[in-house]
Amino acid sequence: MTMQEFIQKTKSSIPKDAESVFVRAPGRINLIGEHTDYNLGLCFPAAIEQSVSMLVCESDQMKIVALDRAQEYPNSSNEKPDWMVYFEGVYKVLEKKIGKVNPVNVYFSSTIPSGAGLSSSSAITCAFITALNELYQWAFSKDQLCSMTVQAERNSGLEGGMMDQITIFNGIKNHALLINCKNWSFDSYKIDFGEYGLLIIDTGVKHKLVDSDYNLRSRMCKAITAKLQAKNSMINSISDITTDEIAYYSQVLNIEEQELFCYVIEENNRVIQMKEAIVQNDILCVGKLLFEGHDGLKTKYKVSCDELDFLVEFAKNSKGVLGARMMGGGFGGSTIHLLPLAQMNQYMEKISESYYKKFNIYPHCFPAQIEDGLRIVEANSIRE
Ligand code: GAF
Repeated sequence: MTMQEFIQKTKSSIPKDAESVFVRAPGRINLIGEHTDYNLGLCFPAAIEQSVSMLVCESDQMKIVALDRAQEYPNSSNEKPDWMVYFEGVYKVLEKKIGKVNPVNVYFSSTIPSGAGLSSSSAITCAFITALNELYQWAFSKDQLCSMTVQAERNSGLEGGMMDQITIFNGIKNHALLINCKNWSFDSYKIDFGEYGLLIIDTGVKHKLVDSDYNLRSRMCKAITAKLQAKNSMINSISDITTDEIAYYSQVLNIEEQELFCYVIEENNRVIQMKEAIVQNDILCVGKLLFEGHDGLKTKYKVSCDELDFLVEFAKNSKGVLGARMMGGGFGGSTIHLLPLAQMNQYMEKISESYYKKFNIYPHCFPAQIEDGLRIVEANSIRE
């Protein structure tokens, strides 16, 4: 459902005598820099056109409706839909910060495939907190909201970073953000691959990061950092280590830790190289870095799966395709491919057929379009 369709559909639900806010929050892709955010390193994401549309209205009773799933909470069966955890995460943060929040009615729908590594959950969290901030005129800044949404998602069980939320709040049309996760600063770079385009392929393997080994990786990186700190108290994260120092610090780590440690340092370097490739318009290098990133995620960080590897292997064996890698937290989700625009339709057909033959499902393929970040739409002007 587009934002316009969403507004048409929900217009009549806007109460005449209460305040309401519409928000659009996008999903994100990531060019490179995976699992580096919670390691206070670098990443290079961009907001996309697929988004969550949300209407939040003042009310004396709490009600949340997921329009495209025909689910609502509370409901007669009293069963909590899985998306409730994101709303509860926001409430927990707010209650700690400002006390009890009044009930609201929420209507939302999403065009971001869920569990596809495109931040569908962060988009809900960011949209909701922004709508409440607007509705109650709390005047939290964008940075404060961003930091609260990171906390909100941690409340929902994911020991993740801040890449998704920073991108959703700050995305710029046709630009990727090079984020330094140490201090949350970022610079934007225009993405124009000319004759080439980015294609997203959702494996259909739904990753639920909270139940996967994602948190295990994040905890292992904390344990690695503690070992590094025992050697040098100035170190705050793996990302403080340079390539030249790998051998020295590896001495205090076991084999499994060494692999994660090396991956993070190499991936941070790939982000820098990706920036240079983009600035120099070196499209071949952009593609090469995608393949290298996948290799690291598969063999060192070990967060890939057969379906993701199959799609990347297919890319490697396809003439004209410059690069591909898994994207997001892993254990399912999507891949990102770089290929000639002229080849896009044919490639989508071929890779889908081949994937179907192997896994018996058709993957969802769509070209990535980079869009602006979160936007508030004035609900009062829309009221019927
Ligand atoms: C998920 C997390 F939410 C992000 O913070 C990030 O760690 C990503 O996985 C992997 O790069 O999307």
